[in-house]
Amino acid sequence: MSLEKFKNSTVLDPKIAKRVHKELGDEKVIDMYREMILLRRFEEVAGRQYQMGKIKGFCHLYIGQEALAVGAKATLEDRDYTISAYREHGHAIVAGITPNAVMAELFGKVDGCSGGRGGSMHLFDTTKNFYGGWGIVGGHIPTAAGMAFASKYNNEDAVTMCYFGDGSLHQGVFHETLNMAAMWDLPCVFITENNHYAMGTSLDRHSAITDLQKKAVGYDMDHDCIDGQDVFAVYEGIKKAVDRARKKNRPTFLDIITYRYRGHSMSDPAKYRTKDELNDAQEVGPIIRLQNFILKQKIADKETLDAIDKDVKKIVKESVKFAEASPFPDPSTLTDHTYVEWNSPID
Ligand SMILES: Cc1ncc(C[n+]2csc(CCOP(=O)(O)OP(=O)(O)O)c2C)c(N)n1
Ligand SMILES: [Mg+2]
Repeated sequence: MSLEKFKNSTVLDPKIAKRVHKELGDEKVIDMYREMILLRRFEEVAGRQYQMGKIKGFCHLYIGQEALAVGAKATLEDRDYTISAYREHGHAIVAGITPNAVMAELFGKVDGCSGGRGGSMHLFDTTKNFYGGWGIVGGHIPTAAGMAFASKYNNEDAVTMCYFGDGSLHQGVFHETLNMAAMWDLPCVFITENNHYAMGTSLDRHSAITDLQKKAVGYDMDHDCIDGQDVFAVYEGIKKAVDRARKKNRPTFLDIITYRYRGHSMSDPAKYRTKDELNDAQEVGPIIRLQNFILKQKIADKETLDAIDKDVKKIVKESVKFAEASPFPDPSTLTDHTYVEWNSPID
């Protein structure tokens, strides 16, 4: 499946939409819409704050990929675990970390979810079963297997959801982990957020195969390819994988096709793709598609959706105020949480 396939998909898949709407009901559909809008507005504001110099270091926005985090989260129970790479603001927020705590972390302030020490790429909150936020491409994939192993060992009946980009699949640890997860029957869902690019390199230039789900065949692992701009398709596809993990302790590998509207990070002008490609992707965007469905099915009217947007904008504005007001960590705490004391003699 490729971007081409979505060219005419200005609506959600009608059959899937009918099933999922029936299963979840109006209220949950509106909740999903609200969450997607929250992620979009949060990232728009984070991008502006970055340009104003309030956020330092790397910052990778999630704009365009919202259906993935939101559809996936709807399949999880509170006891389940999530771990992600560095494009994780959306995953952190749907995991229950407040926009205040995420924005404060982006600002490097003490009230951030990682105490201001992690920044954009290292959001963390184990009380929400959210285990990061990791900057090394593919580096957290084995950690996911470890989390799934631990939860199985402790009979927690929990599933671990592991997100990574299409660029991670060529890392050795990806292959080592899938092999172990399949051999040891780990309750883990491996999700490729296939946004077509690894930094500025398109999928067909960085991968020998573009039908990425084939990667799972070598590990005899269940796999699927899902339209990641269709929040209900994401929900339904991932639900099957979560059920398989929970009931049978079997891992699944998913290639979920999405698109990022902004550059790789805030410093990327994204000149490696055409304006037409970006415009085409935006026309079939995840929020527009859900909005069309809600209006057509009369689940809510335009005024209600506008009110949600207004409400969300207030929450995000408040998160900036919160982050501004929070202090930077005290310099005297610089060496806290490190393995080695700053002044310890080196043998
Ligand atoms: C091991 C390693 N190599 C290189 C980098 C530099 N790097 C950061 S992001 C990235 C591209 C990853 O793309 P992808 O996995 O598709 O994720 P996306 O940014 O599209 O979400 C690279 C090469 C890194 N962080 N870690
Ligand atoms: Mg990518």
